[in-house]
Amino acid sequence: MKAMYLLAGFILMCAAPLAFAATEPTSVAIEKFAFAPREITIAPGTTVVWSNHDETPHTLIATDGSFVSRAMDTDDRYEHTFAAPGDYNYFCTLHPFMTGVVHVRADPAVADTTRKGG
Ligand SMILES: [Cu+2]
Repeated sequence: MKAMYLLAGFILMCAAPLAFAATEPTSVAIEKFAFAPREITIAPGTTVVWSNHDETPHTLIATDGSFVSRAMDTDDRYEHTFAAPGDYNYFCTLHPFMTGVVHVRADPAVADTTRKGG
């Protein structure tokens, strides 16, 4: 039963970008005790999906408290939609050295050129 649920989710994941290209989620992998990529820039209204690929549970919490995940076991996912522009720093409460940041910019192309080297 769980396998069927996972399969349905996988099919939805594959179909979603085709149907909703404008709001395609951005993915961040959690692997080897790190967020990959650690830093992303997105447009307002974009959903970011984190997937835990480690054998260890991880969480993520925004330093400003704007989003908090439950503990994610292996292959668990957490998603959050960022409505307002800003810089959202977050970390794993179980491993505080695991940090990441989501830059929400009205014009991601501009943000990409300004964060080079950072
Ligand atoms: Cu962790």
